[in-house]
Amino acid sequence: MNIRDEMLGLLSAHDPNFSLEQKFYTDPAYFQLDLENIFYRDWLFVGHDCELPLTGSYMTVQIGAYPVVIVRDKEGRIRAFHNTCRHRGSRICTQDKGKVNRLVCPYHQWGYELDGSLRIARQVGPDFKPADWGLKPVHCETVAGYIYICVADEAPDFNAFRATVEPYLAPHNIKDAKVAFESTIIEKGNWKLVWENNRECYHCAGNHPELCRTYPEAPTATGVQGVEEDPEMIALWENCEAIGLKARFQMAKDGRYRITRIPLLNDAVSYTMSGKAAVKKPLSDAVAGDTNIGAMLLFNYPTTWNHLMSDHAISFRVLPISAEETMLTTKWLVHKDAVEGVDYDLEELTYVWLQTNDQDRRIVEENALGIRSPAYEPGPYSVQHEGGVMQFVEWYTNTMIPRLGGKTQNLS
Ligand code: 3BY
Ligand code: FES
Ligand code: FE
Repeated sequence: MNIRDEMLGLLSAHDPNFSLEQKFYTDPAYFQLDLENIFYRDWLFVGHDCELPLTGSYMTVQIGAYPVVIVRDKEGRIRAFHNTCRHRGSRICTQDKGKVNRLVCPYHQWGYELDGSLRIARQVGPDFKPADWGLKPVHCETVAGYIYICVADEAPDFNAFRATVEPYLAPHNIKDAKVAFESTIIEKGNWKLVWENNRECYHCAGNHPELCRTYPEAPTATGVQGVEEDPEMIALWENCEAIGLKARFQMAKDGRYRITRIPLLNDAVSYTMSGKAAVKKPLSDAVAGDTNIGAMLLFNYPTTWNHLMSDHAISFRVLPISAEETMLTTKWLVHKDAVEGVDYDLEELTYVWLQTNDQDRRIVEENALGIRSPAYEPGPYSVQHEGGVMQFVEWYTNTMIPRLGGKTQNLS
């Protein structure tokens, strides 16, 4: 049996109350199918508009086998291109980020304009038509300061996601913020283990002493069930709505994304050890009042989860490296005029989530090591605490089955 059929068989037979079979977390051929059917087809979060402040500012990202460059053009528009030269294929931009007048290939110096058109190619003969050799575009969309790309020839719809989340995100003014700090770690575990861990707080009390000062263990905070019946949640939503902020739980029909505001513990307003704001200057006037707006949580499979508070926001980007390695990039965003050492202390701003990320990295790595054992077999979820994990696995299963050529069974 070929790998595709084998994977399809396992997914079709998967009991939603149990974790996945070992191969989904360890097998390079399964990983390749994840790349081809998810990461090469869907919209992926890559970074923020404010990281590309000027004409020619760029960032690069590696999506499986695809190097991509994202750049701000002369009209101020953010575009994305395959970062592979149309001459003999060299990578053009080799740094994580930078600023250029033109995209110049380091190999033989073919030079591309910021709109991707080829401008200079030396000594290529009279019949050469530069217009035929522009950079290949990658779909690129932005919403409220968050940049998404899609490397597929035809991208799925982005508008429904934009229409849903833009009114929630826009008041935080991330478009005009600045990245106060970023961290990138490699977790030695499959990308799905990173997500499964993120989608539950069953592990929080035993692992996250710092985060647990402010983040509720209650499944309604992290998960997707019973959220709309939680009285504390409803009270927060009503307070937010009274000051014009959208707050209610919304989830995509196919389960790909959800957004909601949640109350933090003990009236905390930020993920600090004290629960007090880490940044004196709020992100915007719209979120600056006396009303405690808690934290807004957005996940969008397969690449991002986000927390937005009144004083700062944190974005997380999940990129798959191999069957057993995942890159997690975390960015702390503050008002662009907030001054380090005056308006915020960087250590205080980043402490809780740097600790939490490191704790989660260890969790994921231990999970991966245990799953690699021949003795591993899928185990039962806690329905009370791991509804979010079940939802992630259901999304994964329902996304993969039709794309592998099968019929989805348990669409909810
Ligand atoms: O990072 C998250 O979104 C969730 C919330 C806290 C830890 N993790 C379960
Ligand atoms: Fe880019 Fe030759 S490969 S100029
Ligand atoms: Fe955690």
